[in-house]
Amino acid sequence: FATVPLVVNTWNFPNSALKAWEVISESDNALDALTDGINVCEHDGCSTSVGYGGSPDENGETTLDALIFDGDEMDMGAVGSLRRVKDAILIARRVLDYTDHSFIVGDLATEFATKVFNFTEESLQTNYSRNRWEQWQNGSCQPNFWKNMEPDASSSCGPYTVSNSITRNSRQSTIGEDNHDTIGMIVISGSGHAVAGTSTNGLTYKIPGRVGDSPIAGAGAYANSEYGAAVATGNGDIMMRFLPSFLAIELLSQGMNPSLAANTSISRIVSKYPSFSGALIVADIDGNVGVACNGMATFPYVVVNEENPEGLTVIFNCTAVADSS
Ligand code: SD4
Repeated sequence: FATVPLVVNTWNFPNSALKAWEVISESDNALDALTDGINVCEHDGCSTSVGYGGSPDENGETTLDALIFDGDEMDMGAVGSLRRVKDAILIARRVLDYTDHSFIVGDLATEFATKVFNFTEESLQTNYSRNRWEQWQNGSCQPNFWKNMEPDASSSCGPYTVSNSITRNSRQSTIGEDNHDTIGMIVISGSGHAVAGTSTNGLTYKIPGRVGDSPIAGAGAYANSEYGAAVATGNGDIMMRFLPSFLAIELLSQGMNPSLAANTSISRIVSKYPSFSGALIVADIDGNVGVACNGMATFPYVVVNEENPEGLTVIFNCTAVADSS
């Protein structure tokens, strides 16, 4: 049963999907629906998973990545490593609406938000994120994302020095139902405008300055109103090497259905990184939805359309799609 308008988002975040549905129902404006829907998640709508107060980096700071991609104009706005401003998706939207650029990062993204658009500058640390960070330090700063580096003899928390030999193995963090940090949302309007976007605080204990896949076009999200839209969640350090959202839309353009496109795109990553954890949602322009995931037992996502106006949380079995490939 496929219809538009359609709202789909990653994980069990119904509050965001329902907000987007409310906006699309009233206005048929896909960009506004996605922006307002994701912003709910950034403001306590998704517990500690998305936005401020989650995923402290090695310094205990929470930094944010967000993207909005407009599939009508093939235009986008994104922020990476945004500091001390909560509304990452709103800043990404300002980049889309008010600049010819696509992607603004770091402290200068903070300046863009606060000086030009009067967003409030405030700490993104909470008691929860401070506690997590302190526990991590008490646990010898494990896990961490360094490789081929040795901690100083006096402290396992660094400073680190380079070791003599370099091994080329790529270690992987596991992302699943209990430690996800990203909302990815697709909105397709009744008139066929496909929009995709993301907001995340990235990976917990990341090396400061690290930007994940979420704000990168074709990696965390992609849309093209001729074909549909896709969003990804999971280990972004791996996913950004494969551009899974772009690939899925490319496969739709070649005539694949969304399930096969999602599966083929995730399989491309799995063939190199078998234990990679991540998920991809793909929707075609008619409102058909396909999902693929790997490295977790189940992947929940939320669909809202005319058939499910109250929102339907689907608990997707990750092995089912892998088997059908
Ligand atoms: C990242 N892809 O920054 C994000 C993390 C994520 O659920 O999706 N967590 O790598």
